[in-house]
Amino acid sequence: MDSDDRTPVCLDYSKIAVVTSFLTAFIKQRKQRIGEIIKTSNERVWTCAKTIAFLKMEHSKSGTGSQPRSSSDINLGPSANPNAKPTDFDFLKIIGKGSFGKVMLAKRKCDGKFYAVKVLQKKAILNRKEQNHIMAERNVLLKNVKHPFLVGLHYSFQTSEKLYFVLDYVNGGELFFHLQRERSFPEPRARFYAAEVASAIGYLHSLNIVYRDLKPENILLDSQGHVVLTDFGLCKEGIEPEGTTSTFCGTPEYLAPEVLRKQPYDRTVDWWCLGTVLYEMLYGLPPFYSHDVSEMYDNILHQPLRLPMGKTVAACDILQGLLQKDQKKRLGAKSDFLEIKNHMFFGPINWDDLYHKRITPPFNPNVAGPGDLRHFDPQFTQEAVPNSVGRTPDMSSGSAIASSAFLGFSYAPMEEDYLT
Ligand code: ISQ
Repeated sequence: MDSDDRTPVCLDYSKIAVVTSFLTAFIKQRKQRIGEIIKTSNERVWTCAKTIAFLKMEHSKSGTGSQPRSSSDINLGPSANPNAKPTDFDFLKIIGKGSFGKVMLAKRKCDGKFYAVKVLQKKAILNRKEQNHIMAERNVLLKNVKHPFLVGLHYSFQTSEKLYFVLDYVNGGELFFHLQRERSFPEPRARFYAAEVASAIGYLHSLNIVYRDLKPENILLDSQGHVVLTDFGLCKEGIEPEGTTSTFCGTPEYLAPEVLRKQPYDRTVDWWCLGTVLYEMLYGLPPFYSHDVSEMYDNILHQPLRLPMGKTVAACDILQGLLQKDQKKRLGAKSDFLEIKNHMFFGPINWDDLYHKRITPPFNPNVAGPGDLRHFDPQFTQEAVPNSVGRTPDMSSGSAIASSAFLGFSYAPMEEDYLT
C-alpha cells in the first residue's frame, strides 16, 4: 500500500477522532445536565430505564464500547454513592431473618441515624439459584418504588461477598405480632390495615410489579401505627397487564390455588393474599387452615370458604370475592385495585385521606424512639451481631465469582439522598 492509499485512511481516522471527541464532549455535557436535573428535580427520572443505561456508560474506559465491562464500570449516575461501605454503620441488633440473610438495626456513624440494613450473602443466593429474585429486587429498586406504605430504600451497596440495602427502620412491630396478642381485630381496625395494604399493592401493580409474597411477616407497623410492607426481593416485576408468570414462591398458608397448582399466575394473586390477610385479621386464623399441611392444601384447592357468623355482609362479600379460587372470577380480575377500592367493605375509607396518612391509625404502637425494640421478636433482637457483617471483604476467587454474577447491582438512591 503506497502513501496515496494511506492518506485517505489517515484522514478518515482523524475525522473520526474529531467527530468522536466532539460527541464525547457533547455526551459528557448532556450527562452533567441530566445529573443536575436528577439532583434538583422531583420528577421520577429514575423510572426511565433508558436514562439509567445512558448514565451507566459514563465510566466505560475501553473507548471501543464493545468490550465487556468490569464491575467497576457500573455507575448509576452522579447521585450514586460509590463510597458507601459496611464500616459506615454500627450494626446493633438483628431485627429479622430471611432465607437469604438478615435485617439489622444499624446506626450510621456520620449522623447517628438509625436504618434497617438488609444484608444478603451473595454465595447463599447463588447456591440457592435465587439470583433472579435478587436481580428482580434490583430492578424493582431501579423503578424508584416510592409509596407511603412501602418501606423506603435510601441506597444500596455491595462488597465482594454481600449485598446491603439501607432501608427505613420501622419499629412498630409486625402487624401479626399485634394480632397474635389480640386474637382478632374489630372490622374497622382490620379495614384500615387492609386498605393501606391494598393501596400499596395497587401502586405496585401500576408499576407492573406483582408483590407475590404478601404474608404476615412482611407487614410492619411504623411508630404511628401505619402499615409498611417490606421485602421486594421476591416481587415479580415486568408482568404486563395480560401476562402471567409461573415461578413458584410463597408461604403455604397464603398460597393461592393457582400457585399451589404451579399454574401461571398474574396480579390477582396479590388480591388472594389480601383476602387471606383480611380473613386472618377478622377470624384469627388463615382461611382454609388446618394443622395438617396437606389437608390445608386440599382445603385451599377444593373446599368452599367458611365464613363463621358474626361478620358484616360487606366483610363476608369482600372475603368471598378476594378468596375466589378461580382467578378470572376473583375480585380485582377486571379492573384491579379500582374494584377493591369501590367495594362496599371499604365504603367508610376516603382513599385520598388514607394515602396522605390523614386517617389516624386505630392503634398506636407507643414506641419510645428509634432504638425501642419492644415490638420485635426477642428471638432475633437478643442474637449477637456477627462480626462478619461489617468486615472488609476479601477477594478470594469464590467471592470474585459471586461478585461477577451481580454486575449491574448498584445504587438506587431516593430523592432525599440526592439533596444531601
Ligand atoms: C425495616 N424495619 C424493621 C424491620 C425490617 C425488616 C425487613 C425490612 C425492613 C425493615
